[in-house]
Amino acid sequence: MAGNDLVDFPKNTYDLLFRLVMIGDSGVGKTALLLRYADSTFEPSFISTIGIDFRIKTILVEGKRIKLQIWDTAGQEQFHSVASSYFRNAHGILLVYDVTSAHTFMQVTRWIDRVKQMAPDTIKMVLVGNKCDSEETVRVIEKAKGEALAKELDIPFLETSAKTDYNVEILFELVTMMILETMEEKNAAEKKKDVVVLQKQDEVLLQKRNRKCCKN
Ligand SMILES: Nc1nc2c(ncn2[C@@H]2O[C@H](COP(=O)(O)OP(=O)(O)OP(=O)(O)O)[C@@H](O)[C@H]2O)c(=O)[nH]1
Ligand SMILES: [Mg+2]
Repeated sequence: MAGNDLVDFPKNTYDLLFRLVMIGDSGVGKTALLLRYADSTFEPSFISTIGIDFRIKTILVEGKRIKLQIWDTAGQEQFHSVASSYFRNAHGILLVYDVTSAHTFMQVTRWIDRVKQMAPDTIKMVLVGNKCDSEETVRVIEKAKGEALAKELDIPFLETSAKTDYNVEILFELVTMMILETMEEKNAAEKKKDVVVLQKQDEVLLQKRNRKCCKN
């Protein structure tokens, strides 16, 4: 079962903590997506984020209580260095553009460059085309364009609408699963390494014992 809110669990107990960072140009809907996901609300008027904000949400994924600490960065140019400073400790990034704004789509590669400069190589990223409901404003970036860019960047892609709640929960679940999978793969690799080390230690002990046996 993935993505269930932990209504029955004490708020402060969790198995894993994942830090996610929302990035993308101003006005693409980062705050709207986060508020839709964490608070189940949508605010039609635009209140641009100043500096940084965050929400916490604990979910149950594959039997693990995962606490998501989701950082909502400000897209305005003057806050870009603040945003970048949060990449270093992040496990996952949601890179958002607005399907009704070609400019925000073109900026995606610049955001990728910033991530590459500051974030760990292991960071998991999803490309998000938000506002796909777009009735009042016209869509200018077709879904296929978003998909093609994501393919080029070798990252998953989703179109979302914070307004209609389309794909929002799925988006956060997807990035959580990606981080979890990498973590489990890493743990499995480390366990394998431990087994090899133990086997080697056993072999050395056995050799020593055999040598003693031969002397006797
Ligand atoms: N139609 C539609 N409007 C949206 C959607 N998401 C956000 N908006 C609107 O777009 C505007 C900007 O949304 P925000 O979430 O504040 O944008 P932001 O990316 O956080 O912007 P900064 O904080 O300046 O970086 C607001 O008026 C939102 O109501 C959506 O999915 N559909
Ligand atoms: Mg915002």
